[in-house]
Amino acid sequence: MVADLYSSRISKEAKMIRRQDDVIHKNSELFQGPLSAEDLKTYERNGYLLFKDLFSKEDIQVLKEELRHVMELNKNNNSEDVIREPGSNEVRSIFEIHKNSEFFERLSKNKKLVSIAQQLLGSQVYITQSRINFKPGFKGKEFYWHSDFETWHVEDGMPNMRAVSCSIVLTDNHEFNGPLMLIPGSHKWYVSCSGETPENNYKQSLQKQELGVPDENSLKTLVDQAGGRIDRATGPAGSVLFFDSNIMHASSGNISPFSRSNVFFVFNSIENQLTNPFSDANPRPEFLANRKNIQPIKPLDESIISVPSL
Ligand code: 6CS
Ligand code: FE
Repeated sequence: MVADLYSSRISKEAKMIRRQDDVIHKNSELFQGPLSAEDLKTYERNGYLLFKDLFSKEDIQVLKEELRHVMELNKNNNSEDVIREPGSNEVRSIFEIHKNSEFFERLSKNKKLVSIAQQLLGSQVYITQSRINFKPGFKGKEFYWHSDFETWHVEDGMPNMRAVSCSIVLTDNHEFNGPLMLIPGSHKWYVSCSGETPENNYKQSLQKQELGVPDENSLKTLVDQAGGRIDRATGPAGSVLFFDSNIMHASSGNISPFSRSNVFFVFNSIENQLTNPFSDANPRPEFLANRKNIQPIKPLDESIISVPSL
């Protein structure tokens, strides 16, 4: 039995607990990586890092093409890993993209991305979840405030905060098309939420999350501690955001005409594999929480334009 350092959804009271895990898991002999001391300090303090120039113009063209291609392929796909927007038939998310698309599989192993994740987590890494969130123009609905780790801990049995999400912007993210919002510094606190977890909660939570939702007091405290700041991950297509598994984040609905699409790869430390959920519910399906045949990623040192799959 693995100790539950972060219990949640067990009482009516919400509460804030200090983070028990390091933010940066140093293993500098093995994983020196590309991040500077300054980058590491920023990540430690804010809980995220945004890069605007990791990929070339040619790479970005390919990313956009591949997004169009995947979108087209999945328009009428009724399988469980394709999630629709609440109230319309528009695609909201496609999960397991690192398994279902050769292009995104290779991208998930790209050395530029993997070496950053390895450096932050101080170990070899694997993908615990991947998805594309489309946020279509006019119809894309919000994602309410949450810590991903809270769900992954309670529903998937992720023991420690030793995972990082890498989000690549596939369409330009503006202030007005529902960009990701982050509360800087909030990764240092765990908001233990009220409520219980029913069976098959994911069927509803992936459209609109209603459990594992922090209370308003805790949210206000986190924003106050950030000096009233809420940061937005805006940037042109090709920008890349790395954010801690426990940072408090959200995004508003998109009522602009321009879709806001991002691909997410969640890198987890190979030393932080999933155990039994820290709730009584059954583990969620493989498409949300990878458990089978876990192998550390062998990074691919290649430009992404060399892998056309169209
Ligand atoms: O339930 C999950 O695992 C997912 N839900 C949200 C709102 N964010 C992260 C993750 O994809
Ligand atoms: Fe999230």
